[in-house]
Amino acid sequence: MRLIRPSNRRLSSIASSDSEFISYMNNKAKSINKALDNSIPLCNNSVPLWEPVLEVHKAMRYTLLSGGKRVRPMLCLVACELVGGQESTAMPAACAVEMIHAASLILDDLPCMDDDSLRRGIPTNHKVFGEKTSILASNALMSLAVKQTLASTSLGVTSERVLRAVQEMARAVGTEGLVAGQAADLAGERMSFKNEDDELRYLELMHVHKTAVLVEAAAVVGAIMGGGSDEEIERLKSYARCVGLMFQVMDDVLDETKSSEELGKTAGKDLITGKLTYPKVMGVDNAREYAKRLNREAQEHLQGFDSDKVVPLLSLADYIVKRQN
Ligand code: GRG
Repeated sequence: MRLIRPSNRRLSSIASSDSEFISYMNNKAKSINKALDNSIPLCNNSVPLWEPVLEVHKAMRYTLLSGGKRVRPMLCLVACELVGGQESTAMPAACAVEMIHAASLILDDLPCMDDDSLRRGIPTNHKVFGEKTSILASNALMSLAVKQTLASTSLGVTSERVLRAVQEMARAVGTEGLVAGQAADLAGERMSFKNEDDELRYLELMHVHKTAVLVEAAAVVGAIMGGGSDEEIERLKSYARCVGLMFQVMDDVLDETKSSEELGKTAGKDLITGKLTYPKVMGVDNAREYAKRLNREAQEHLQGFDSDKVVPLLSLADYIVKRQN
């Protein structure tokens, strides 16, 4: 099976096998994990941290380092390299995006939100550390994300680029991003819709904010750090929006078609809670077709980039549409 489904003649010369891409991803994940591990210490110059702070650091590390596909930081690094930057230049920002993601997962799992007890095959953060510490850990991850990104200036990144990146991340978290998506998700549980079109419009708007905006920010921030032109940043943004939405469509499909063991989180919960999902609105098969269409669209946005350097992004999109967990 080929990972790449080329969308034009130029891209058709590109091919990458499953195993090549998996090993590429594993290498990237290894460097991301190392950087994340170093970002939250348990002691300071061999002196253990103050006990209450130590507990918060443990909770931050618990979610940040407990597996995860690392799709967002990977996208950030690859976008940086695609526009001519070095992986190391975007590493702090890539970690920052993953910290925001981890912070959002902790909040999402809380009893007052999605009330989940299982994520990535292990108990959720609040089940281990309690709700109070979880909330503190989530907030601390957010603040660390900003601190990390600002520190990119020490790698020679201009203040202008760093500020732009922070601005992009701030937009992705607040009421133009994650918070808006989550608010829409909570409100959606009590809503009734006139027809399927209205339902679909709401669903799309919710997931663009809840999922796609952070995926988009990952690519944009990577391209900013790498010194991409405005046109390159825009193209990557459009690619990432399609990928982000496709990611959520597949998330909904997997929730309905896979077991908790396979997913490492409570499966079938959307169905039980009557949540608005793509399979619910359009059926599983149509949702899969929609994800494939988004994949083709995502790949089209990459036309014009260097055909070799674009391979990881094409494969990443393919990986997302074919993922099993
Ligand atoms: C202030 C940070 C902050 C957030 C407030 C709680 C909240 C608003 C938003 C929740 C956003 C959320 C959890 C969206 C779900 C996105 C999603 C598809 C998560 C699963 O991502 P994967 O599959 O997870 O990449 P892994 O485990 O691989 O990292």
